[in-house]
Amino acid sequence: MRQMNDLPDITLNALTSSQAALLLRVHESSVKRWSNGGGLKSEKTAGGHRRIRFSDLTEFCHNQPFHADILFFAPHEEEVAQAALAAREQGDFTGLQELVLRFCDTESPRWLVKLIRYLNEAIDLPLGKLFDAAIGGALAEVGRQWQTGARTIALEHRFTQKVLDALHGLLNAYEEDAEAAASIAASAAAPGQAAERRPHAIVGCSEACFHEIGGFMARLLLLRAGWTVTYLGANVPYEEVAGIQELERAQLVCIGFAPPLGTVDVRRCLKVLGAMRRAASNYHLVVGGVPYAAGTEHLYESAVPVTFATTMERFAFWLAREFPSLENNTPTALAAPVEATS
Ligand code: B12
Repeated sequence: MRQMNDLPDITLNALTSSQAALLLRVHESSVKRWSNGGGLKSEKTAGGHRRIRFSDLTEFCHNQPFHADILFFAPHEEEVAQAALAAREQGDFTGLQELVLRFCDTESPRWLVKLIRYLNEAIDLPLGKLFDAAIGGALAEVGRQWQTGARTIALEHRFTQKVLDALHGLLNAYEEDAEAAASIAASAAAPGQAAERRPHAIVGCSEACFHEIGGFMARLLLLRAGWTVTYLGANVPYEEVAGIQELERAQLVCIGFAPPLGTVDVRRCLKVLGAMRRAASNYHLVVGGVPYAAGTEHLYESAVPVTFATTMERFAFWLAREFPSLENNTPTALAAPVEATS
């Protein structure tokens, strides 16, 4: 092992052993063992701390029998690693937003699927935050570019379709994971014991709402949180949402309202769902996208208990708090709407 102050060219971004372990999804002790054994090159700072150059880490991975996910992103693997660490350690998602922009403009949707899975499952960044800040941030930038004329309509549509394709890719992956988990649970259950039923949600976008990416993300968050989901897509009339709820007896109905829709549309939605609610139907409504400020309760009188979620992060937090397990999850009527808080 060399002394770092003998190496003036060492990059400031050299990794600690815990960062290297995180990027490779291994225990820190493995990194130390590989480094002590000389297989993984490392240096020591003047203070005696181990540092690993990113190029040494990837070179080591190429010669290992295990598969390191980070290698998928070649030749951008170091940028992915730096952006992932900035998001995790400093809460700075700008690097990830730039990567989403670049990947959706130049690569296949598979890259975005891989990126989100890697960041969520290896780096442990919350899915809701990735949706809001990385993908949502990139789409907001695409919107700005379109407004200023820097991006044509076709380039905006191409970008949006890549995001939608990637979200479908995540959907397939998460559905496969859910099926695998269900079959493991069924085989582990005692003979005669009924398999635990997953709670059920309906997700759609408000009538006249064609911005469906937020709704699709809500669908994925629910699936990941253990729910089964009926997805209705864009532009669904409120009375039809009520009809599907009657049919499926979902515990949760989530409706997205993206701009230019707003308060007036939410009020109409509450009116229709309230009027169509049967005494026997007991469900909770989530209004996605439109903010609700304390003191405006009178605007949202509702026969159906309702929660407002302005972001995916808040929605995920609310879900985890309100439905900590698959039991005791029958929502009861609330007097006033609540804003999901994080
Ligand atoms: C992609 C896009 C489109 C695509 C949508 C494709 C699709 N299948 O969804 C297309 C090309 C179809 C489109 C059409 C239009 N668009 Co457009 N679009 C965008 C763009 C670039 C990104 C929107 C997006 O998907 N963002 C990512 C998602 C994740 O973020 P979000 O929608 O803000 O949702 C967040 C929250 O609101 C919340 N949330 C949202 N839904 C839900 C649902 C649930 C259940 C929950 C819990 C939370 C939740 O969480 C999300 C994540 O943080 C934005 C630019 C921008 N600044 O947003 C313009 C933008 C939204 N569009 C705009 C406009 C004007 C239009 C059109 C009217 C254009 C036109 N003249 O035809 C039409 C609208 C048609 C209609 N009636 O709805 C304006 C809206 C301006 C305004 N305030 O009124 C924007 C802001 C662009 C701009 N700067 O002018 N658009």
